[in-house]
Amino acid sequence: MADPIRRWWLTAALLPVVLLQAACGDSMEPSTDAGKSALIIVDMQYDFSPGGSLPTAGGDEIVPLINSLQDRFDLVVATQDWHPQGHDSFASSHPGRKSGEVIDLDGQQQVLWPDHAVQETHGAELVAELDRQRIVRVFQKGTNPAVDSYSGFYDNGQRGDTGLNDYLRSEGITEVYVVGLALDYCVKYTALDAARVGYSTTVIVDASRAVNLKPKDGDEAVTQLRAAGVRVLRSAQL
Ligand code: VGL
Ligand code: ZN
Repeated sequence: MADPIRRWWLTAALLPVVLLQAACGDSMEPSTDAGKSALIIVDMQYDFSPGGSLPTAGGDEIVPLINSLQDRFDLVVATQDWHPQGHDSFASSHPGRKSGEVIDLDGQQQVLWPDHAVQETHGAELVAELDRQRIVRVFQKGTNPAVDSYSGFYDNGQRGDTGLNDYLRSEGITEVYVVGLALDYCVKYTALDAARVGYSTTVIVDASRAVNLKPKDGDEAVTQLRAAGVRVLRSAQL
């Protein structure tokens, strides 16, 4: 056969094979890098529930939903706000100041809170109705008396690290879903950090409630989350 014709035949014969490989990607191999999902249950503690010292309206109503969602994820972890007495985020640590006021703390804006989630008190406990069977680890935060920690990953100065990121990575987690209390603080900052360090991140908004110091704080949190690339979905949309 003349050379050009031979080359044409070779191309015609091989083209379908090449196209098929391209279309299938690596899928001829068993999939080993499939993403795993984690549910992060944020601060489901008595002090953030109705009757607590820093309550969210309806914070108790989301417990059954959070319980029923747990089985949908490969891994379930929780966070727990866990402050020493006299924490610098407490208004009571700043004579003359009231909760809700904002002060400068070490160069950072700090909202002052009523005393809450004090270590070893009832208010700091996870609510008893929360199903803990699938919660493999509880990450405590806010233990440094001098800096607040809304996120379950890093403190507000982005220095202290709870170990949550390393843990999720070591478990092969690529997707994170965040629920719990409170939407406008610890849920928001946990989700923002998760997205920033590279997880595909979703907040399940009907499984969360806001403190709403200002009435629109919860709505604004949703706007900020979406602007940062976090999906905000209702549980029925999962
Ligand atoms: C929280 C304010 C202060 C929260 C914790 O769990 O959202 N908010 N500490
Ligand atoms: Zn706190």
